[in-house]
Amino acid sequence: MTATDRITLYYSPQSRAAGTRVLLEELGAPYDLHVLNMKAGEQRRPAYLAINPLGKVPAIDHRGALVTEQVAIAIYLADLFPEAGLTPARDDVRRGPFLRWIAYYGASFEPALIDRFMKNTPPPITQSPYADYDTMLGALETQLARGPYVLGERMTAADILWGVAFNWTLAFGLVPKKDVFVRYAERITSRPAFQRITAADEAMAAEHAKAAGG
Ligand SMILES: N[C@@H](CCC(=O)N[C@@H](CS)C(=O)NCC(=O)O)C(=O)O
Repeated sequence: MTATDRITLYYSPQSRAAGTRVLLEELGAPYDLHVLNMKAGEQRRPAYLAINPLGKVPAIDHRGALVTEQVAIAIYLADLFPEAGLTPARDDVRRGPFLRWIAYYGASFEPALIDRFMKNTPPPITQSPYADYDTMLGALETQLARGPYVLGERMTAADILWGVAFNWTLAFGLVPKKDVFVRYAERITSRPAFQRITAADEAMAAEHAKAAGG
């Protein structure tokens, strides 16, 4: 990998981009941060909206190509560094379930969570992308209970995504504090990469608050 192959991560501390940064660390990937102070609204300024019109992080730039959406980024990065062993190969029987559970995060888990958080009336089960909250979470619980990781014995990039997600959704009370979720999240949050990024995020968030006058 040459210097031009370095990955740029559009980043804001204590946001969904933290999971992507943890994954980059777990992969040993060469990356630079392009930091946005969300407390100052930098993600909604024209300069960033020209990069990601949604004004959301994470986004990555690699070799001049932009990738947005946590799930796409997780698959892309894990495939980019196969030697890190965080992605099943294409001919591995676990490849399909790997894609399934990563996609489940964006297509079913987050929509269900947002509906719950915003106290939206859930759509009828047949029109909802996630059936209903309890069914969506129940399927995930059944899968995680087999453990110790989403796909069984071996940790993959899917676990970084889910472990970080459970950490914040448990903290915000968006998912029930069931043992299976708590222990699963701890498997990822106890790792050095997560600990490092969490400490760095605390310092960066404090700087951002100060700079934004908060
Ligand atoms: N669909 C996106 C959502 C990312 C997202 O919600 N990012 C939040 C950070 S927690 C954000 O950038 N919010 C800033 C804003 O909307 O102003 C993904 O999964 O990557």
